[in-house]
Amino acid sequence: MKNENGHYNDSDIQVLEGLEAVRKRPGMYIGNTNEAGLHHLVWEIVDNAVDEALAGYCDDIEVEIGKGNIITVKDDGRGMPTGMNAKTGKSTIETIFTVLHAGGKFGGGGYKVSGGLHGVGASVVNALSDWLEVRVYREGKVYYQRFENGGKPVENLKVIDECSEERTGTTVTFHADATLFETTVYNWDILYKRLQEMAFLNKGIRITLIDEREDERKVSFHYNGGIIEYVTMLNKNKTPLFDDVVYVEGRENDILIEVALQYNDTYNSNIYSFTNNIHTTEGGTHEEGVKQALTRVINNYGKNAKILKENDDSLTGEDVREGLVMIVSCKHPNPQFEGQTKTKLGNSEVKKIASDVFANGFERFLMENPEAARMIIDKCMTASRARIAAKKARELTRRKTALDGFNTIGKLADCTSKDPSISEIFLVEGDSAGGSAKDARIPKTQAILPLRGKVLNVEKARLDKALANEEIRTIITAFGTGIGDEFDLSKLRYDKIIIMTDADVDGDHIRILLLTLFYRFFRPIVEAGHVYAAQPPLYSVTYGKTIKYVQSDEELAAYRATLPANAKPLVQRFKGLGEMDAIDLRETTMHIENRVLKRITVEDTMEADKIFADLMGEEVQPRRDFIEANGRFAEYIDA
Ligand code: 28G
Repeated sequence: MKNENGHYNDSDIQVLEGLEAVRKRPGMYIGNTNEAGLHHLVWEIVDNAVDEALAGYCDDIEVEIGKGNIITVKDDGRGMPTGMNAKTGKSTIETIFTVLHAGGKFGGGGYKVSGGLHGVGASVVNALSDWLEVRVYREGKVYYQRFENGGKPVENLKVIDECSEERTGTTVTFHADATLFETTVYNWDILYKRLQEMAFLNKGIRITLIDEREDERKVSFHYNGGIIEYVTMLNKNKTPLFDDVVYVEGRENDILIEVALQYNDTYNSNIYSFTNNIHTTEGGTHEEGVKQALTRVINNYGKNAKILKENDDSLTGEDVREGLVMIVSCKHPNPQFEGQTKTKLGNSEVKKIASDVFANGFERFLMENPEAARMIIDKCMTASRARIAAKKARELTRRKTALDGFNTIGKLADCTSKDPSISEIFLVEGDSAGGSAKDARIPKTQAILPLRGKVLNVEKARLDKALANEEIRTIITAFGTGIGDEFDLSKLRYDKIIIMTDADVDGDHIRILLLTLFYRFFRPIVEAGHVYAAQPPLYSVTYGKTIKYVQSDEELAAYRATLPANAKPLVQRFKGLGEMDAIDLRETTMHIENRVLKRITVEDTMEADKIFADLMGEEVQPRRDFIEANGRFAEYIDA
C-alpha cells in the first residue's frame, strides 16, 4: 500500500516485484494461460479451503461462478488469522495474498493439497486477477480487504461488520485479469468434475457448485463413503462381479493409504491413484505397492484354498486386474512428485506401506467373503487363459510381419521413406476416400490405410478377439510398436497418425472406435502426441478467382463478412471426403502447408472410451440417456 506521500516502502516494492514476476510469466506458476490455467486459479483457492477441512475445522465449501465470471469460494473453517505478521510487518491476511509462497512457509504439518502440485498459493491468484476481495468471519467480526490490478492492496485489512460468534470462515472473491488469459469464461463441466473428485477423496466434506450465469445450476457433492462411492459411480453402468466394494484403510508413520475396489464384467482395468488429492496419472510407489499386493494375495489365497493348483503358473498382474476398478488414495506429509508431468509419486517408503496396508485388509476380505473370493479367482483364471491364447495370436501377427515385409500389410499403401520422423499414416474412412487419398498423398512420406466398414469395438472384446480382427491386426502391424507387454514406442514407424473421417455420424463413430482402440492398446502413442484428427473443410467458397476452404459455419460467416456487400460467392458444401477429388483433398486436408490437424489428447480418448463404456455396457438406461442427449449419435448405438 502507498504511504501518505504516495510512495511505496521497501517491503511493498519487494512484494510488487514478486507479483509482477507472476504477471510477466503466468505459465511458470499456473502452467498455462488457456482454459486450464484459468481454472487453476479456482483450484488454488479451493485447495486452501480443503486444507482447512483436512485440518478438521471446515466441512462446507461453496464455489460460485457469478455473472461476469466472478468466482467466489466460501468455507466455514476458522477463518484466516487476522493478526499481524512479524516478519512482513503486514497483516497475516495481506501477507498470504501478496507474498509469493507465503502459504507454504507457515508450515503447520498436515496433508496440504497446497503443498503438492499446485501449491503456488493465493498470492498467485491475486497477482493474476484484476480485483480480489477477502472476507474473514471470526470472533463476531467481519474482516475485509480488497486488492486491485494484480494484487495491490486498496486499503489495509479492516473490520467492516459484525457477525454472530458462531459464524466463522473465509470467503474469497476474484475476477481473473482478462489481459492475461486466453479466456476468462469458466467451464461448468471442468469445475463439476474436479470438485466432485475432491468430495470423493475427502469423505464428509460438502462441496457445492453454483452457476449464477445464464443457465443457473447448482449441485452439491457430499460422500460419507468417500472413495467407496467413487468406485460405485465408476461402475454405475457396468455389471459388478459382486455387490461389495472392497475398502481398505491404514496408516503408518503419518502416511495414510486408502483403497477401494470392485470387479466388473469387462476386460479392462481402471486404476486411478491420488496423492494429497492430486491425480497421479503416472502412478508411482503407492500404486505399485497396492498392485503388487493384489497379485500376491490373490495367488496365495488361491493356492491355500486349493482353487489354484500348486504347480500351475501363477496369475500375472494383468490377469488379476482384468475388470478391476480401483481407487488408491495416499495422504502424505511430504510427497515427492516425479515424472514428465510431475504426477508420479516418488517416495520410496510408500511402496511397502501401501503394499502391507492393502495386503492385510484385502486378505481379510477374501477370508471373510469366500464366495466373492471364488468369483475373483475364477475371473482371473479366465483372463489368464485368454492371455495365453492372445499370445499365440500375436505370434502369428509377428511372423506375418517378418515374412511379408511392410509393403503388403493388409490394404496399407505405405510411404517409401523408412524414417519415422518424417513419415505419416492416414487412417481413412472408406475405400473410395482411401483411393482419393492415395492419389493425393506424397508417396515418400505419407502412407494411407483405408478402413472398410466399422472398426471392432475393443470395449466389448478381449485381446484375443481383437487380434482376430483383420483391421486391427493391420493397424498394429503398420504401427510397428506391438501391443501389451511387448509395446515399444521407439519402434513406432510414423511421427503422425492422422485419423481422416467424414464429419457425419458414421465418421464420428469410426473416429470414436479408433480413439477407444488407441486408449486401450496404444495409450503411450497418444500421450507422446503422435495422434491427430484431420479436419476436412465443410465448404469451398469460390469468389472471382480465389477459392477459400472453411471449416465451419462460423468461419463461413466470418469470410462472407470480409467480401463486398453485393458479392455472390459460390458456396459448395462437402458432404464427405468421398465428394472431394484428389486435388481438393490434397489442398485442404493433407498438404502440410494448408491443412489443419487437431492433436488428440489422452482426455479425448478417455472421453471416447467413456462414451463406449456407457453405450455398449449391458445397462439400457445410460444408452437411452445418451440417445436423448445426442440425437445425432443415435443411429449407430446398436452397431
Ligand atoms: C474461501 C477460500 C479459501 C483458510 C484458514 C485458516 C487458517 C489459516 C487459512 O492459517 C496460516 C498455516 C498453518 C498455522 C489456522 C486459522 C490456524 C488458526 C487458520 C481458505 C498458520 C494460515 N486459525 N482458512 N489459513 N496457518 N481458508 N479458503 O483459504 O499453520 S486459509
